[in-house]
Amino acid sequence: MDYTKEFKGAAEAFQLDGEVVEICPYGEGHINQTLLVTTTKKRYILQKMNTHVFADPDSLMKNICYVTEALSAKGIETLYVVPTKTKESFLKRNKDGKEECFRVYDFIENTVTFQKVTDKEVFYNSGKAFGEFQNYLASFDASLLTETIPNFHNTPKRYLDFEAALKQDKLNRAKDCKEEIEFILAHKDTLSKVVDGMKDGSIPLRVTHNDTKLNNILMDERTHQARAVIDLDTIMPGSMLYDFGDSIRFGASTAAEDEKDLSKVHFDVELFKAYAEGYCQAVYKSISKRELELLPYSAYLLTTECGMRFLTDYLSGDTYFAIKYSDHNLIRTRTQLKLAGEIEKKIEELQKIVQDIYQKLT
Ligand code: ADP
Ligand code: GN1
Ligand code: MG
Repeated sequence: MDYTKEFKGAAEAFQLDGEVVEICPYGEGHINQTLLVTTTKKRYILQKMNTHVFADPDSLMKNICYVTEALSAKGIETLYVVPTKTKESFLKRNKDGKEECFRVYDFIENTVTFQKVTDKEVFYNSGKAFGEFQNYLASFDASLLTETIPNFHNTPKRYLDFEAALKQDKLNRAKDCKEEIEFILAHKDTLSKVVDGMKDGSIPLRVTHNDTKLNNILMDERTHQARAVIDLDTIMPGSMLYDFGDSIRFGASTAAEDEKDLSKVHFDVELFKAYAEGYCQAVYKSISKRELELLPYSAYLLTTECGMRFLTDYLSGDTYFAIKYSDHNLIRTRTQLKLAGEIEKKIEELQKIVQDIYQKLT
């Protein structure tokens, strides 16, 4: 595809500095279509927003504008939403009878995103940055925010979605993933600790990021210190356990999320420890006893949840996550379930690690 030709019209609807020279695909996100726009003066990120996943783009962009404006008012580096020529925060256009939505951010230069942890320090830095981000959000008025995806991390609800997809088995794929299905069915009763705690008030409702994987943070390309937390689409009320667990799911693995050779995929306790040190360093003053206790469980929970979501999408015909080949979602499912099984066996060891970290800080 000639991306420059395809997306030039959309890019030119925004208040860009300079003339558009080139547009090409960028990054490894699974949800939005992300493009790098180079003009004669600078670089931008253009995103075709995924309106199948985010059904209310107006509210979504309002959330992002509120959060980014609040962060920059505090002097914290964040995404800058470039307005359209008609001063809107995003572009809605009609193409071939279909509505398409686009937004533009300044490209944050001299940064990198990692698709895998390369050393403990990178992961420690990201833990500290996501913890600090949690602290900034603590003072944010939650009533301003629209829930962009209701029940996003409601794991028991995700389980029901999985069951429904399995029952339907639209593409007759269940026969190819019997072991994975068995794993999820056998773990059905382990999935409700966080939603139960939020219901009975033992886990506080906070404003959270909800999608804290390592490639949603930009690190300084030289020092590998965190520069900016990005992918703010899912900022909404939630639990800090979602943020912690999701980071561990992605980052404390010895292999990529879509590694095909499962013998390479392991849960790395040392990486867990590095992230927990960074995260707790930032949040130890505000974390509750129950949250601290459940940090290791949250890693198990979010990893199982994500595996279940990949499998649900595989069974439903790959309509949610972007895929590069036909069984990509099944490959992803397998890595997640392998990790979840390993974390489950190590919960007590991880609890001790977390308690030791906390005691040293207090
Ligand atoms: P998705 O929701 O599909 O994951 P993201 O918003 O996370 O999309 O963007 C995908 C990738 O694009 C990120 O992982 C990052 O590498 C890159 N990226 C996004 N926004 C910026 C930005 N403002 N500056 C530099 N890189 C960015
Ligand atoms: C998606 O948008 P991205 O690629 O950063 C997904 C997350 C999953 C993740 C799995 C809005 O994250 O919830 O954990 O893929 N985002 C959404 O890699 O569903
Ligand atoms: Mg992303």
